[in-house]
Amino acid sequence: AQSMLLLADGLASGALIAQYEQLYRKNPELSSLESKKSENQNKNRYRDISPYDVTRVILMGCSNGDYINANYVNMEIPGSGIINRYIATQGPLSTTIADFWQMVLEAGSTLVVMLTTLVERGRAKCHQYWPALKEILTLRNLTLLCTSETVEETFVFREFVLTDTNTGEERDITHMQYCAWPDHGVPSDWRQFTTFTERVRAARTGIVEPAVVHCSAGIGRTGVLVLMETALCLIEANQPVYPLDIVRSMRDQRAMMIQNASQYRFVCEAVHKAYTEGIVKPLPEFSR
Ligand code: PTR
Ligand code: PTR
Repeated sequence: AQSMLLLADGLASGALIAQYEQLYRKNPELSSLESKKSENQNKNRYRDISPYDVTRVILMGCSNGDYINANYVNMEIPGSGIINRYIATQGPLSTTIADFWQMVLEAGSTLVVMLTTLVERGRAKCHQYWPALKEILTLRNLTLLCTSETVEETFVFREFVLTDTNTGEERDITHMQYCAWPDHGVPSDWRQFTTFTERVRAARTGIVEPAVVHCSAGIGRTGVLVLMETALCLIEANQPVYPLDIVRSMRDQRAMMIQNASQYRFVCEAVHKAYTEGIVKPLPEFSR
């Protein structure tokens, strides 16, 4: 409750944004050398968005090399025993679709969260990396079948079966897409975004494997979702919410998470409203 007052004060005074603007975008002590290697350069959607070497996802069984533009991001919720695990990554390119699904397979992930549309203002933001309903996409040693697709107002939910044709292993994958959020911008409605975040949390309940989260570059919108989910979990665990510390922790794992001050303000306001309107509150086992 104390930290929510601080949050409200910081939003009102502008101090919150001033502190955000001071924060480094990349941790200067962490290298991103792998992304610059000649064989990897064309696997990056954007020249200026590179994964740190230390937290990058290393592909094990990929004939195309071990590199993908993705980082492990782990967010601990003190006092609750919860660690929310993510892989934050760019929207796949046409040439990296098989790498993307290989990553999902190797990470044991069952949840993929997509925060972009394929095209925005006439520009390609992400290649369509899944098949149409009832169709199968075949990639190297993998196949992907789309078994269901549910379109809601601003979300689309899909179910896939991912099969490793080398081993016969099959995995059900849930795909959750948020469709009303242009890059560099903020979602059209904080309630819808909060609802979407709650749906993501529900989908990952009981799952320790990382949720794969991407937008176009895998930094701006992806960072906003990770901050929102972390804050909601902290409130439920009756822990203080210090958004700047959360951003720092995210940026030590993937550079540039949360693209700009308007996204930061948006998510801080959404957290505050979700709390003051009682949409999220401390769980009985954590409240005194
Ligand atoms: N990968 C190249 C780069 O990083 O510059 C080319 C590239 C640039 C690819 C931009 C896609 C880009 O996306 P947009 O058209 O959305 O800027
Ligand atoms: N060079 C691109 C740019 O600054 O426009 C990189 C970029 C693209 C950065 C999209 C962030 C972007 O947003 P998001 O991470 O939400 O897809």
